[in-house]
Amino acid sequence: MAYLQAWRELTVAPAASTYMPPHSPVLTSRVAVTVHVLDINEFPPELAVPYETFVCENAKIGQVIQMFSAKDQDLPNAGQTFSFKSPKDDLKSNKNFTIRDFGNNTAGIVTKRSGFRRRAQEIYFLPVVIEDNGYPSKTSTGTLTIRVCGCESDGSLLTCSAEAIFLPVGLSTGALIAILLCIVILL
Ligand SMILES: [Ca+2]
Repeated sequence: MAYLQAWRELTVAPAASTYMPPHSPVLTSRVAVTVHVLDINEFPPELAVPYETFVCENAKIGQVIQMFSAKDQDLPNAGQTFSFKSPKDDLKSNKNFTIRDFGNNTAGIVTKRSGFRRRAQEIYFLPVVIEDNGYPSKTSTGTLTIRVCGCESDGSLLTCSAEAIFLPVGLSTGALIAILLCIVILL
């Protein structure tokens, strides 16, 4: 169980509950009160960045194709630990990829088969359940994007689909054509 502990010194002025005659001497007292602040875990962890990676067509079974980690808006950042796993349904049904938790706040995407082909499927989405060690613990599900690419025998990237390589994330071919048309019209 990890939580933030903070110690504060407060001045307490209790309200007088008894009648005090006018011109009576003012009585004050200072009392040090220790307040134990327990930071409740408010935010679920999330993927450290939006991971978009690739798997080579010549990738082998059991290959770690991408390492990833998580972040959390709760404090303390340094003391938090995260665990990673596939959702239950995906663990059984997914024949392509799985998640391996390395136990050090990082995990990897691991191939469960070989023979990936762009012609068969260009892109895969892999869900991952991330859990923090806060109190109470929180979980969230992120999505990792994996494109199938052609690679050299040493695993270096050779070719992906044109959209995967040359277009920024989120910019579709249609949007790009529209932008180009606007430029042409303006010229
Ligand atoms: Ca959290």
